[in-house]
Amino acid sequence: MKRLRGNEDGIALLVTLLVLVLIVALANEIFRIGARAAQTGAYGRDSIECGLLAEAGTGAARIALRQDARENSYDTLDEFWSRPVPPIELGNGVINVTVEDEERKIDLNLLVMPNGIAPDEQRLAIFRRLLDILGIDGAVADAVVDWLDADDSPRVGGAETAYYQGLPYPYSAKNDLFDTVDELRLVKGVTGEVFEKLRPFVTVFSSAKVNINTAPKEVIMALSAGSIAGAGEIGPAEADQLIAYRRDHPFRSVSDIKNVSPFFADLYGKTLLQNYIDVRSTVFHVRSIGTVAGTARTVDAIGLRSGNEIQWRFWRLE
Ligand SMILES: [Ca+2]
Ligand SMILES: [Ca+2]
Repeated sequence: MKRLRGNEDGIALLVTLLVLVLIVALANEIFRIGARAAQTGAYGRDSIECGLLAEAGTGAARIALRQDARENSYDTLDEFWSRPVPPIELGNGVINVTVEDEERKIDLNLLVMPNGIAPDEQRLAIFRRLLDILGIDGAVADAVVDWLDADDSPRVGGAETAYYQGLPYPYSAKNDLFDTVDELRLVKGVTGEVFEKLRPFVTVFSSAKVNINTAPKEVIMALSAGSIAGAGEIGPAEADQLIAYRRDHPFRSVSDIKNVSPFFADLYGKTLLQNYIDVRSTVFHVRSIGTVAGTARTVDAIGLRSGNEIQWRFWRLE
């Protein structure tokens, strides 16, 4: 059974590489026609080729994600799409692709209820605990809620337009959802250092549930926050235990978390934990870098997977 799985993965890899080669061959052809007309010189030519390689990388990621959806309905760190891929050499260039699910992170846009007025207290408690785990001032949570909520009255520790207007380069509180994680830099208390600490653990676009197969230790620990009395907090030891367990037993359904230990069975039974977790992922961040002769270009893309299809919701070549 295990051998068969390995074989299937191998075939999937071959198919992906084959398609990749076809894409690049086609891209090279288009490039050759274009280059002759444009006479862009060596740098321009490398730059175009880098862009095409980067694009081919996202094509490969898309194929991997579609293939994975056909194979199972859970997503782990040990699957075709998520395993680290060695650099792919093609022609004169190299492609480096990484794929990350956004469901391993905490979604900032869900800290305020859809009406844009009240905070979601349970999710806010989870975010506060994440800040605490990362050693970040809890007031950042209030400033984030103020940034999101429709009103202009600051929470204790938070900040609204009146505060931001007093800055050397004034601007207004957004009072709306984040479009990108980078926007977080505009929020009171989010210094460069705080932003770098937070970035790996937060998203602004996800399925709304944390995938317990892919979430890092810090996010897993944060999930027990705001729980009703009677169930404990997920500490570092419990989070490590869950991570060790899932290596050999990927969670195929949310209730599988009960099998990790009596502690998790208790947490699952007594709290609202199950409303905030999932075993699969829907939104994937693909980063693909094409390099030719020292020139590099990157495609940054966010793909939404529904069924077997990947729809790009964001796409940028830089
Ligand atoms: Ca999967
Ligand atoms: Ca506000």
